[in-house]
Amino acid sequence: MVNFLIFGPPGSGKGTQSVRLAEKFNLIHLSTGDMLRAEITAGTELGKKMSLIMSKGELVPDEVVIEMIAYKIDNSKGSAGFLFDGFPRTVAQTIALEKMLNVRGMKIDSMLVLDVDHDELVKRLIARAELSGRPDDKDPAVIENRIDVYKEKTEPIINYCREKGIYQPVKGMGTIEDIFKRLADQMKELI
Ligand code: B4P
Repeated sequence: MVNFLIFGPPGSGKGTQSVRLAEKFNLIHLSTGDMLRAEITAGTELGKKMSLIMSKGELVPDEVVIEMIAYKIDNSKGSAGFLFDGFPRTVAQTIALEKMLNVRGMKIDSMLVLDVDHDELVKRLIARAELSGRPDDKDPAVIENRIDVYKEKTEPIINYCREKGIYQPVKGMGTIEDIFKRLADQMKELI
């Protein structure tokens, strides 16, 4: 199995591209953002607790997402590998993911990092708010907080992965189609 991380700040196109890439390469797409929003929509106790954290643009506790991902890894069969979208978001989550994969005879094979200008991130998220109604996309102050949280807590993963030789930067500006082609070309080398 070949396992990819798709990585980048909020609005960089992780979710958008993951859906298409997972289909093209027969990968299982695991998005912690989607899993958490499903809990909120279903009105579970966990969803109620996480809703406030997410609406402020903060990260939910590591143990919550680590447990969700471990469950999905053990209950997903018959694919060429996993495409992790929005996970890991902290170095602690990265170490937990490596351990989870290692004990199952797998590893993180590549980290694809989408590079997008700050103003473009804000523009895309504000545009999405119109359609999705997501509370974390509506408020410009929350968007800025999400970008700050990314820089402080998530970006350090890049150095961690660079040292392991799996960091692959990808230009994330341009049309969805152009970016898809860039990502797919990088992934083809490994699949
Ligand atoms: P996520 O669901 O991961 O949300 P995101 O980073 O905002 O989305 P993404 O980056 O995938 O969106 P995309 O660019 O595809 O997380 C939401 C929240 O959940 C977090 O803030 C946190 O609270 C919590 N959470 C999730 N995972 C967690 C974890 N592991 N640990 C702790 N907390 C966690 O799309 C944005 C918009 O841009 C779309 O409308 C799209 O159509 C558009 N777009 C994309 N590419 C474009 C392009 N090239 N041109 C124009 N528009 C484009």
